[in-house]
Amino acid sequence: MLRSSRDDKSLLANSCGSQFLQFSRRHRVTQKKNTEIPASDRLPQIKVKALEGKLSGAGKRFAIVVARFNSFITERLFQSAFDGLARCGTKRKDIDLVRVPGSFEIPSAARALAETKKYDAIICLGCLLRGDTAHYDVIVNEVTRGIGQSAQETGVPHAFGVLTCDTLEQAIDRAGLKMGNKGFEAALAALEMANLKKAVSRQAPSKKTLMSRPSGLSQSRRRKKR
Ligand code: DLZ
Repeated sequence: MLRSSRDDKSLLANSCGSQFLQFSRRHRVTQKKNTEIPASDRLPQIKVKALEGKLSGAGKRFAIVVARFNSFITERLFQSAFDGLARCGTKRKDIDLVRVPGSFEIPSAARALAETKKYDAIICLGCLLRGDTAHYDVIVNEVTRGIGQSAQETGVPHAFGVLTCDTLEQAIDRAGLKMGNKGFEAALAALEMANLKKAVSRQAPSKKTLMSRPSGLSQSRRRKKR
């Protein structure tokens, strides 16, 4: 609900400072009526239209890359990721499982899958446990960078579901115990990003539209037109 009374404005100014008041004037800022929360604790609700990806998997295709190393953990991540996709409407036939030896191999497999352009998102699942040697430190950055690079260079969303833990206990907590299941979270992130990509491309003006606008013309062509 939009309220623009002087009282509201002075309340906002007092609680959030003049900077916020300026912001609220420029944008449409609303304050929800809630008698239970004291006025000083109320958060102003900012009405700004946001582009967000839905958690809908209907008609979407996913690949799940799972490392076999530490399979006690990664199998649990996989089960939960699969469950997350299925619950959000993705058909079983639209989910491909790809196994790799260890986390180090995840980026190259993810990249090969992304380049096929068959998938709306790739879900990467692994478990890196810090051992007594420097192996963990050498691999962990490489895996993270490789997955991120694949996502950026192919334009296909990748969800990062690689656990990086000091102990097995920490990993167990993140594979279905105290800290939930990171496989499930990765699936939700993949769903959201796949839908966000679609939403962004739907609202972006097409090349054709840009070219038909005066601002879409090159400088020399604009000069000629004058
Ligand atoms: C070799 C190795 C070691 C020591 N630790 C892990 C680990 O904690 N998590 C994991 O996913 N993979 C590990 N690997 C295997 C490497 O990722 C890789 O598969 C091998 O070095 C072969 O390239």
